[in-house]
Amino acid sequence: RKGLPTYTIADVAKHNSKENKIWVTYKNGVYDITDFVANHPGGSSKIMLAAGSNIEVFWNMYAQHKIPEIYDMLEEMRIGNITEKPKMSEKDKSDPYSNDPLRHPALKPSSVKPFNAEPPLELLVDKYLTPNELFFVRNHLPVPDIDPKKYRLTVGGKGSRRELSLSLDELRKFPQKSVVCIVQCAGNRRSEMVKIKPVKGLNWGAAAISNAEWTGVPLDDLLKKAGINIDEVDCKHIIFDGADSDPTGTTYGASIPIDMARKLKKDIVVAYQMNGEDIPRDHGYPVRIIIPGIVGARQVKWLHRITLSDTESTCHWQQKDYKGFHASIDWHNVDFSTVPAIQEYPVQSAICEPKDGTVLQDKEEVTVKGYAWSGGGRGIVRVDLSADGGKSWYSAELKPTRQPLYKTFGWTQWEGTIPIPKESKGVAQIMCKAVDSSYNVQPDSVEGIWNLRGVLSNAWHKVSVVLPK
Ligand code: MTE
Ligand code: MO
Repeated sequence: RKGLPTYTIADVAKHNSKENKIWVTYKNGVYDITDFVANHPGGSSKIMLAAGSNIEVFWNMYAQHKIPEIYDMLEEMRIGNITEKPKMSEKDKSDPYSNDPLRHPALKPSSVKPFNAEPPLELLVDKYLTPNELFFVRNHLPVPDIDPKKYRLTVGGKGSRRELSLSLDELRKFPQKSVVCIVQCAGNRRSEMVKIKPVKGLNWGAAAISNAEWTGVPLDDLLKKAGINIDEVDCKHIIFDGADSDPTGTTYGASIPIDMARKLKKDIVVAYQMNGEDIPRDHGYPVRIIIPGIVGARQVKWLHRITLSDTESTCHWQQKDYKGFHASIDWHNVDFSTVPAIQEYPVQSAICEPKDGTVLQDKEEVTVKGYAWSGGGRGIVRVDLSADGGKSWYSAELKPTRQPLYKTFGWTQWEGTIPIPKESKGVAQIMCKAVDSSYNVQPDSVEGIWNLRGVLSNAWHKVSVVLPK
């Protein structure tokens, strides 16, 4: 609308609290919703996730907003227009991170350079597929800026008859395959381990995990094109190299054993789409490898080379990180070469709702929602809930995954309403644990699984809620 003042994205971002007024943007409009927040039918905490930023991503999730009555209501709160398209402010050439993409403000960073952030935990249970803008981000290096016209993926190495060099258009011409698959950082829920004894690593909560549908070319088809028969080729590993690097020359890469590639076959996808869109820059634009059922660290982003080899990736994150040790091994006596790199992840689950510290309306029962997942395609057969420290358990209802039990690569979302024990005073602790299709269970406490890097933190997840008077 003409005649209204114009604002920059940075101006809007300053208005993210009741004291500073609460502004949001929708398309190119700026809206002051300060007085509306308390009356928001979906609760004031949900709408506050958009404070100082764009509400479009939330309306895409909660499509019930997209009706004329609500658009009219929003227009009444309009105070201005956005001046510019989102772009980076002045680029600082000396800062390797100055060309990183803009991120959604609802992502909570655990580190900014490199950028690492998780979405609000309660949003993870609202949709089976996590919206791209809210998908957690785990970067070790600056985000590379890859020109799609110049992009090439090379495929070759031991046992290949020819080395392939494929453009993005050539990749898109192969028959497509989609797979719904989790990406979970090995450090998800590290913050719970830190409470036992400090560890080295980002202080992740329970949202360093997200679920998406990835579309691209089955790795097996590319290998065939390079003259490689995956079942017969004489090599031990497949190495994936990313195009990200830092000024010291460090690059990111990872590898998987060839047997894992044989087992997964067509399910390993050289992906160029995420939830039906081009993969966003933070998640690997234009191409990343998706290897279902294994840890996030091997899902190499900005993929530019696939190499068959008798040796593993020599990359730091394959050799000297993302490995699990017992609690008596610390930085003075660790030898990373003694254990293999983490690949398939153990069974995991977490409570997303209610959040820790929530004041309940009801003191008799509580509705609990969350996610569960296990590596290796093992589906979830049960999620157990307790509100009395594990004396009595209730089964949560598992939401359908549309994936077979032994090929469940996405997560299983669940929900259950359970009684709060009458003797609880003031607070109650609720907890969850999942069982996978091999009947693997989660450990009951984090003490026994503490490790120096804070990885594989999958003890029973516990949340405390405050009971009404
Ligand atoms: N690939 C490259 N090239 N560089 C990286 O830093 N991080 C890895 C993996 N792939 C990384 C990468 C790690 S540790 C994780 S957990 C996942 O990407 C995170 O994927 P996401 O940022 O799309 O959530
Ligand atoms: Mo990770």
